[in-house]
Amino acid sequence: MKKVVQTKAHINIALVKYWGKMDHYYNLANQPSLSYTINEYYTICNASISDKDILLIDSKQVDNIEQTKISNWLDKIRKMYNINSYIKFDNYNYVPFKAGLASSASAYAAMSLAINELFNLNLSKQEISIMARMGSGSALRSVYGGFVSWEYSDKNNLQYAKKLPIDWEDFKMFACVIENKSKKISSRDAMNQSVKIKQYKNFVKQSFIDYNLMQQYLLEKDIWQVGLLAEKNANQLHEIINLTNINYFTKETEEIIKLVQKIRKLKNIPIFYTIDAGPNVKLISLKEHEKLILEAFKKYNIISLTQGGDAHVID
Ligand code: 2P0
Repeated sequence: MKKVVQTKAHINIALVKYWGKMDHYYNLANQPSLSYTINEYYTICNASISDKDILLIDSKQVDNIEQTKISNWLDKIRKMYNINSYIKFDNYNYVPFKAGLASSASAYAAMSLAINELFNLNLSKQEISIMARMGSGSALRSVYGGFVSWEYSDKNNLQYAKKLPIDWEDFKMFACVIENKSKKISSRDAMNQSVKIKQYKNFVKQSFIDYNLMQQYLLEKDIWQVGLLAEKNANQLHEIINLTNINYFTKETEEIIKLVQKIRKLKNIPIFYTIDAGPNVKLISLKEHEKLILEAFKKYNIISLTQGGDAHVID
């Protein structure tokens, strides 16, 4: 058994969103989803055997809620793979923490990979993605770089990550980091409330349609179709969330949405937005419009994003 293992995994941004679980033990999603992995934001995980489960984030011990969440996840993994040890994770998040930029996705992907290494489990990436999903749904997609899908099934061993065969150099995303603070309501709580809403069933049905269309549009590298669909899918998500009386948007979120629509109309360039469980806005476009976009959104702390790679062990 190795002493300390270091891994790295990137966050991902969903173009077709995951929202709501059909099973809480395994974290099985109600719908398929699809994302793009981001190079600029990631987690470095240092894992070692310990006399108790410990999670440090940026050298600080996490609170009891977060620690219990990790230990509950580890209990499931220990049971699944006959592991008898406790684990210490010393994680460094290069992500605006819990502001809708999914630090849990990169963290659970990095920790799952580290567990595989630490205990020589020899798991496939598919199995590692299942382990990551059991910790936090969207972490499943952070096992791979590029465009990644989360396959739908009602069985635990069939909801895994798949790397999509899409090589699109000109595709471009940006993040407007308008709030760096922890959000008030976790995605987990918000999605658990959302599934109770009458319109949620329809949202799930539409997600399947969006997922199939998105794969087609990505293969065709049709930025207008990809962007419009991503935007529509995000709007559907926030309509459902708003029906629970939760609203992740701030005044600046609304301003950015309006600016995206205005630039698209006035300049006739492909620029679109997507928003997750936080106020930050991610923009979708092509590389050739980078200069214009950086200039137009500079007051919103815009960051140019590039495609991230697979989660990996650092030697
Ligand atoms: C996504 N989000 O597909 C969607 C879109 C946020 C909005 O996955 O309860 O942290 O740990 O499985 O993965 C955020 O939820 O939730 C998320 P859990 P997770 O990226």
